[in-house]
Amino acid sequence: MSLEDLRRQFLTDGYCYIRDFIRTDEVQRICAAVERDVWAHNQLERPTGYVPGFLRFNQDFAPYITADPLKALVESFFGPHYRISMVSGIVNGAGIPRGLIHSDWPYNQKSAAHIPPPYPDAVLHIVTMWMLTDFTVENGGTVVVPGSHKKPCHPLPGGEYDPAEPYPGEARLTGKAGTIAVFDARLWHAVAPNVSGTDRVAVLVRFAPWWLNLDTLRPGTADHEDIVAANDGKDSIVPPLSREAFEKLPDNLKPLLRYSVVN
Ligand SMILES: O=C(O)CCC(=O)C(=O)O
Repeated sequence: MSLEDLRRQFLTDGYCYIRDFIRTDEVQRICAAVERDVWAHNQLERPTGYVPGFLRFNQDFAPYITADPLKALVESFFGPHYRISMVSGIVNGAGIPRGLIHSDWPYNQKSAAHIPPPYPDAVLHIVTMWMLTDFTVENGGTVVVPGSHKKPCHPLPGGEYDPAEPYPGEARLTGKAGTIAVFDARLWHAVAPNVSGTDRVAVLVRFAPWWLNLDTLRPGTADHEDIVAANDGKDSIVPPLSREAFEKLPDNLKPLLRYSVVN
């Protein structure tokens, strides 16, 4: 798919796929290493495996983060000075139930720091789901609602649509291991039940323009104190990268993460 086609699909549906992004002869090794490191550092309870700041523990997939056409696609929206806002390792283990439909940070209204509705009609934050196992309907390929990135807000409890219920016209992110799905953070999506009997393994890499304030995600900053902690707020937290972990990253990835290093 050309960059133009990727952009067109992203802008129309709220998401697009980059197929065969990770080389077939590497994806199994990366998958095994990611699954091992998610379970080793998991912050939640099985069957959910979730590790924020995942580059602290695993960098096997790191060389791909700056590869085209992903880089070209992100740059086409944000220009050359974009950043990586979050990198999470995730395993949706066999038996995981369906989750609530939501938009991602900074649109998720459950986060203490969020953009209030109606959402601006602009691409402000990009989410990429890296499929390290095949994603299928059975193993919980993510629920997405095509076109929902144009809506003013995601469903809220007690509102017009119950976020726990399937939404008419919803679809799934599916693809072969090595595919990545790229979506607008406004896109309505949800964890899908994994009824396959085997784990679904992925990494989520999110991209932000330089001008989007990421400090609410970073304990120790004034904005995290004022907006999140002071309100006893729930929010995503992105642990900083140590200097040692940062130095191991590929050189062309370092500029995207320099802002998050602690000495
Ligand atoms: O794991 C998935 O399929 C979806 C994850 C998700 O909804 C999220 O991280 O916001």
